[in-house]
Amino acid sequence: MGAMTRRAVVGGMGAALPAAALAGQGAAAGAPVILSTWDFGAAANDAAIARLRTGGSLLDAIETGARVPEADLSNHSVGKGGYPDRDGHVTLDAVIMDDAGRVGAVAALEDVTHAVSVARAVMERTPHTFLVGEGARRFALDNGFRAEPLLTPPAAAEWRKWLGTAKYRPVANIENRRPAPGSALDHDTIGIVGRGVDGRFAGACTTSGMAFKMRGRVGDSPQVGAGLFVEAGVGAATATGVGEEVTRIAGSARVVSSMRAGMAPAAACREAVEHILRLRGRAIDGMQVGFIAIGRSGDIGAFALMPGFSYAVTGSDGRSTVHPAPSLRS
Ligand code: SD4
Repeated sequence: MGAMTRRAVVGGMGAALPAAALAGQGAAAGAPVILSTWDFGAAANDAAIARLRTGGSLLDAIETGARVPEADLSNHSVGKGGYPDRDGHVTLDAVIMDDAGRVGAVAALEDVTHAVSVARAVMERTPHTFLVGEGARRFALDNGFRAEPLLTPPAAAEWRKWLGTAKYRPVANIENRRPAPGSALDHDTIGIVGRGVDGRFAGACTTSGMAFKMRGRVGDSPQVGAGLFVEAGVGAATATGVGEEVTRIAGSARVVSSMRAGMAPAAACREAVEHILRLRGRAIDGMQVGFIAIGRSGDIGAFALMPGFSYAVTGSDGRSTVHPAPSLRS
């Protein structure tokens, strides 16, 4: 909840967001815009903007931002401190991409905190786009990443408590509740997208996925087109929530293709959520899915299935604001 207390918060949580009113925020010609999921995205955005100011590329900024929640032990999913799968292993998924078609991803990565940086290394140092499991771990260690235990005592305690019932039931909007270490099913995926001064786009998404997932489960986050998509001259989109529902419709690619067809980011995010509901109906009762997007001119949008999803936006003035996203259901 730290970001919420330190930042300007626009609108009450759960209030319908006048997303259209935000269109254009940070969109002055040449101004960078950084947009990320959930309240804690504000701290990531700050780090990203700071990196830009010290001469980093947009990709450097995005990676720097994504590393913030990865290193935050109170964030019980991303990186170290994340909740494990149902067998007690913390496994990380991440993707990073720019709008020149460069992309790297890892899934089911163990023992390495900064999955987004491993994803970037996959992009820059291999002929591939995606490494998983032991191969991803081996690659990371061979490339200088440090192995360390990711399962912290509070996360292990929560897992043992969960084993008492061993019931897998994702809780909507748990990301913003930021409960004390040890509370159930906390998951804090960050999707972060940016538009640089030159109008180019980049993005990343990193998570340990749904707490107590099946071993080997991979969600939407590291999958290009599902958890993240970036296209030159069009924009960037990323997703959070129950990854299976996002993956089914290649959600982020769908948002970007709607923008390519002329939709504003907010409308494109809404269209993707509506499509999921059309497909799934009652099967997704109680589940959360949210999208955020930046369009060609730096205009932004967000939309969720349920109230409670929020996002953080930071413009060239470096001021981060957190906004509740509008939702289909009330
Ligand atoms: C997943 N989409 O692994 C992620 C979870 C998430 O905030 O977004 N949590 O399904």
